[in-house]
Amino acid sequence: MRIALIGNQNSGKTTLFNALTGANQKIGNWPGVTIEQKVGYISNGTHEIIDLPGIYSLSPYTLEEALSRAFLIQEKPDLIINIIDATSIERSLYLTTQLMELNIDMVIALNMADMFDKKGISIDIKALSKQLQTTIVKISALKRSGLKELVDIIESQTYIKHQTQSIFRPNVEKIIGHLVSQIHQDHARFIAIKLLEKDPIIESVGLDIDKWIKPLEQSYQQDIETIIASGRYDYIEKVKSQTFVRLHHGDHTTE
Ligand code: GDP
Ligand code: K
Ligand code: MG
Repeated sequence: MRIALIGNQNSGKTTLFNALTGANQKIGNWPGVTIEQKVGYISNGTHEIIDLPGIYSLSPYTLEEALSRAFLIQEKPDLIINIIDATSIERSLYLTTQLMELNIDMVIALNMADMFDKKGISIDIKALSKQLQTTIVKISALKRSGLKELVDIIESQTYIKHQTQSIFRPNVEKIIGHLVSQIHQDHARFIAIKLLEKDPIIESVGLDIDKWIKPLEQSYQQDIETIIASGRYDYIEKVKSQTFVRLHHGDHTTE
């Protein structure tokens, strides 16, 4: 399998990549740019892992975003490992909601597990996995805990397979559904949502999206990009409230 390792900057991608692949790495550059490309191997070379540039969104506005996104869409890896810094879970899940829109299997590596006690964080992994319909493995890339479980799940392919997840409000999902039915390409849901986000490099493929968008914008009194972004934040808030507990012992900061 080809596995794409993807997450925010400082989520622990490189630490995990090194811990998993050890000396079995090739380091080069992405074609045409000076961003480092790291490819490594696990399971005696059976599986290839690519350490993608750290990003916060699948938009095409930075070189890192454009590279990571092009890799996911054009190279179509067999599996995504989405590494999440559990100490900044809201921001991390913003990217996760977009990865969920791609037609690619995904496993979440919930990193920084060694910090949970110190930071007073408690996460109901089972509930979070159920909410996201995605297999989640709690790890510490730094302390190398949870890595065997992560590799076992990958090797045995016992992770939850990709399925479409409706995270937006019904009237937004209805429009996405209309668009998806007319987009005869892989990653149709991703493309439909990027069209609504007015993504500059997604071609409208002849769809009259204004017909769908205008009434929605009128009823929300917001532009469609804001409606979609708020939809993501509302979903993350819901997921968080049902799965994530910050205990605040010792540490009285709030977010
Ligand atoms: P990247 O930007 O996603 O490649 O992140 P890095 O692997 O460079 O890690 C960013 C920082 O987080 C480094 O200082 C790591 O040592 C630290 N780090 C990574 N994983 C863990 C972890 O599991 N626990 C803790 N406490 N720190 C970690
Ligand atoms: K961080
Ligand atoms: Mg890195």
